[in-house]
Amino acid sequence: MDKLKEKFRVKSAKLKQEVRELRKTHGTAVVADVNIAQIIGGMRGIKSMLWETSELDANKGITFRGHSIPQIKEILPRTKGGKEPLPEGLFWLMLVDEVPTQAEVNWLSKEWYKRSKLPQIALNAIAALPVKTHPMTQFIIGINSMQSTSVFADRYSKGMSKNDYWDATYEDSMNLIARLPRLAAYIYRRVYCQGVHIAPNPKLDWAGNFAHMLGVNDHEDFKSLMRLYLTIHADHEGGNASAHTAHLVNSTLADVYLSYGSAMSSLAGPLHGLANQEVIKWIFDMTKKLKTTKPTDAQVKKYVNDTLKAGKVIPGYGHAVLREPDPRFTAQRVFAEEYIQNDDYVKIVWQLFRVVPDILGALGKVKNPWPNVDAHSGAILVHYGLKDYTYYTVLFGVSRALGVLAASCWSRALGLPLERPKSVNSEWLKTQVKNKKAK
Ligand code: CMX
Repeated sequence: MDKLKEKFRVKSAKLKQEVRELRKTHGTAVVADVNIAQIIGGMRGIKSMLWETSELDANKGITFRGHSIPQIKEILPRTKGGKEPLPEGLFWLMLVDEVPTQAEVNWLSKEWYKRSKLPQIALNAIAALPVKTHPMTQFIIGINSMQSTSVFADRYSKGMSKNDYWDATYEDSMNLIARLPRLAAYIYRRVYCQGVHIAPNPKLDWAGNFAHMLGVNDHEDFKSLMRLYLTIHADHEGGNASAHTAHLVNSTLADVYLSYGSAMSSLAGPLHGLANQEVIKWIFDMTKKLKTTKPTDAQVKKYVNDTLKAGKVIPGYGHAVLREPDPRFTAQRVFAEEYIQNDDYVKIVWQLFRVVPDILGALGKVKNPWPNVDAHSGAILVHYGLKDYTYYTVLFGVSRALGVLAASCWSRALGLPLERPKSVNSEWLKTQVKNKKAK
């Protein structure tokens, strides 16, 4: 058994006992209320699922096993001479709640490289799609097609014990994460580079290799960007749409090819991950309309107001949980300040940050007028030559695998059951209100 798996086995066995004891001894203790607005309003804030890998605070933003993004940047191993954290380290941290050593992260890079070859079936499935199919659709179909290689599905069909579910899920998760950069780069080169593919480099780390295979920019800074990007998009606790989708589907004992594939369908919606393509598209439309990449604040304000008047949302702004600027936005801003000088699109992102919150705040209904993670990423990618924005959500998706697959390992190790909340109809809600009045 590899050492990461052994660590996970020991830690998860301990927590499994603790969680069982908690449920047995305190199962009826009430810890949260639910109101009508939450039931009608997309279940905002209802505490109803177990998720170990990260936690989201409305004001402080995301913490991974208790560590904020600035802390992650400090404590996680990097490449030699590099300044950005390696996503391998974040996966390790989320999975076993320990900051890995450099040697452990180097081992994981190599392990993922060893497991990274794409099965022919994925290439065939993608080849069957028109090249113009949205990259997220190609990505989802590629992931689902590899389900036939699932260790979990195979062992389950042969009669695996419940106690071994975690082991098969770990194997599937490691294989799938390892393959994703190759799958995603394959789609990129197929759609935007006439199908001319770039072989992986065994000397590179997971994110560095992804940057290399995308082939848009040879500069070391683009690899650094990918390391940061794939770290900060990895997890946002369990309630966000993609993570929650994975959790739900995985709770049926569907393997991670199916559950993570479903999560990617969720990420592909414009209110969630697709917002990253919508942001830059909206900015490009603005510069085209205004015929300048250096608009004045007055011009930007009018463009924002016109978008709202047309009944549309401002992409990249607002959040279901956050009530302050997203630390993932700030991390990208810090990156841009350090690595990029004088880029018009980056400056527009910063200009929007000055202009949009007041306008959204004045509407009186937007709970969070601040930028989210998607507000910044496009302008930086454009700077490095990745202008094909219909691809952006795939990048988000590759990163999100780290969180949802680490969490899937935990769900299977803790023996979490089939997810099945209760739904009610509007008549029931009205009756509750009537009964309350009568009391
Ligand atoms: N622009 C305009 N209106 C907005 C808005 C925005 N960026 N954000 C929220 N609102 C509106 C809502 O549409 C809603 O209006 P109605 O009452 O008329 O329906 C009202 O403000 C209240 O919404 P809220 O409670 O503040 O926000 P929600 O929790 O319902 O929605 C989110 C959150 C992200 C879907 C929303 O802010 C939004 O649509 N943002 C733009 C899309 C986006 O950037 N999504 C990416 C989020 C991050 C991610 O998951 O990747």
